[in-house]
Amino acid sequence: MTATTDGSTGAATPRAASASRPTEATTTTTTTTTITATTAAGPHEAAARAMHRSTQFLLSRQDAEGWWKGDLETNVTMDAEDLLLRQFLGIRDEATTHAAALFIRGEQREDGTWATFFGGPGELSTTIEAYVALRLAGDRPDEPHMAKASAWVRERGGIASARVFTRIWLALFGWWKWDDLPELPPELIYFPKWVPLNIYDFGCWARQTIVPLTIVSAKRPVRPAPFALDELHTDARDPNPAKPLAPVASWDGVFQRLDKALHVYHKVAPRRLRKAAMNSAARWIIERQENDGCWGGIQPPAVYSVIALHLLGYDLEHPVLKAGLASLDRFAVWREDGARMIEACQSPVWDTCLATIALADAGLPADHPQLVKAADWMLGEQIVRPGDWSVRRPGLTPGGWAFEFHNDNYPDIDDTAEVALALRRVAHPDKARLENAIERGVRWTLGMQSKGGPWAAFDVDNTSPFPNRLPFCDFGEVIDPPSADVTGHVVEMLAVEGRSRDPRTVRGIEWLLAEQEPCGAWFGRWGVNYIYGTGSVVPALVTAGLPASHPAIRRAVSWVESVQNDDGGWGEDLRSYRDRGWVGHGTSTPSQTAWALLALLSAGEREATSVERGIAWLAEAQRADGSWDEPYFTGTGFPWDFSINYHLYRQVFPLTALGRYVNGEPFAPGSAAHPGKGS
Ligand code: R03
Repeated sequence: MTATTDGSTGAATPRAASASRPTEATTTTTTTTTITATTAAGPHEAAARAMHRSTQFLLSRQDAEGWWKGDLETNVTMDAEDLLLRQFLGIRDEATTHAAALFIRGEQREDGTWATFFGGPGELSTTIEAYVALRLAGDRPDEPHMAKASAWVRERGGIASARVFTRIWLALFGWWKWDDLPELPPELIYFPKWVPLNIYDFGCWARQTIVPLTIVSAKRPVRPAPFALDELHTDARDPNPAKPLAPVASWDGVFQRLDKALHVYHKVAPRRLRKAAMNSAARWIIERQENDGCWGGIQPPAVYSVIALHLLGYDLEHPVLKAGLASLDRFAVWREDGARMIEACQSPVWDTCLATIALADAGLPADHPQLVKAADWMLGEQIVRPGDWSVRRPGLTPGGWAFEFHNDNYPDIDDTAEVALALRRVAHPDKARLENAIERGVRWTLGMQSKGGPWAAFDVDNTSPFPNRLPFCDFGEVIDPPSADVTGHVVEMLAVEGRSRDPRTVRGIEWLLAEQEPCGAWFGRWGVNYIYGTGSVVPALVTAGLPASHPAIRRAVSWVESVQNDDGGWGEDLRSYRDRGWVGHGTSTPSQTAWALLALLSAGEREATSVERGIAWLAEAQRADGSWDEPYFTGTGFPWDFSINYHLYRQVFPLTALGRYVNGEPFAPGSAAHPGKGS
């Protein structure tokens, strides 16, 4: 297939095979990349050479403390909200504003919009927040880049069509009415765990964000803005045209009417009750602040917790707020051009375990000092105290790992599985310590299995249908249901630990087999998309003992080969979360090509032409310094709504694929695998 790319957005157009081709205009400039014959050496030698260069590159990027961390690139709402937070708190300085504005301007596209991923379409809320941040930086509305943006915003419904989070930020400055926002009553904190919509019915990230927002929603602060935003309304005389309520017989209708009732309650809420509820919420927030001052290692709970506590009278010099603001400063990545990018989150544990696995696959000896250093660091990151997860699993012994540097309250199952897989590849001098850590991680993970056999990211059975119905929840995911990719990572870890026959592993395998798409792929929740899901599940099923001849494996191999690009690589555009025409299709990228190869290699396809072409594509795409470039986003925060470019993905996954091509599968059935624990 010739991947045609649209020069202006970088979007690829899926091949004719798909019926529902995307409708967006594509002024296609066709770029075809053909494989130049790997001249001097054959594919195997080229792969070995690429693997060696990549190994050297990755080893050179390890921190002295033993971890790896790639930039976690998302979108400019992080930078805009950082400026808005500083403006609201009265601490915005010119240097920070200038650096943030430099980054935001640099991300604006020709059509005046900002997107949420490379090559993506303009996104309304992102464009509004970026525009307001540049107005704070002094850019004038009549400047061409600003006029283009505001015109685009007006044509798409203006501020009234923006998501709730964006309109909350604007309401803080009087640019939107609190009355025209969904209510979030602080009394929510009192809902017992069995009542629908109690805070533990929400995904952990939503829970940590909503609790502080209930305080902000009750307080409804307005700190006057330095300018108006009339140019961002479709009709400044009627900024929020009335919308009809959904039919009363529909869930949306019920919840919209509930919200209207809550607006009335806001006016009559007993003052003592409301005050007590806000203080309980404040206590809940402060109890969950991490050692480094952050909340859950992610941006939203931190910014809203700082605002909420400040509204309750906490001074900016108070240790809690001081540490909270300092933790946000640590999310700043300073670019060479002086621009400052704010990360939504940081992924050192995730990056380190993936880098360790990649280097082990590339043949680094298990006792290589840099692998031992990485294992030592990971061992120090294991979480041995309960977190919010223990609300649903009170008796379960802690033993998970989180994604970030500091996030003891919210270890995740994905990181725990991958860290156990990484530790298993290292000959740490303190073998007992390593074995004990893995055992604790395995036991915690087993205890976190959801109903029916799968695993989710942070909680057990976090699948309530109610949170998504709330008018407030119009962005991202607000619950944490099980997924095939996380379940795949867990099954692989259990199999490597010799627990393939454990009934809980078997239930996980059965769940995965039932989840396979008719086309043969698996959905990707935390990575883009079906290529990620399939690259996570197939190696797991084979490691757990499914023969490569199993029909599910054969169907997966056929699907992967059916979506290989003409240039030998694989790619899947984020649009596949919205449009099935894009399933498995997109411009070839190093990480997604690697995921496809991991599926094929584990399924015994090492000699297949598809594998040889994919390996050759990786070798050809590699840069002289042994690294790969990858502007495309292949990480998923929330399908479609929030995408991530994990800057280390483009290095670690190609190395894993090259390593397994050159050296064979690490745990192929019957290999000299770790004897593991009997089930
Ligand atoms: C694949 C790796 C393992 N995986 C870790 C996933 C971590 C992904 C980063 C999380 O960062 C977040 C950013 C967010 N934004 N907005 C929200 C949010 C949550 C996490 C958000 C959205 C809706 C609500 C509350 C917060 Br309600 C930018 C398991």
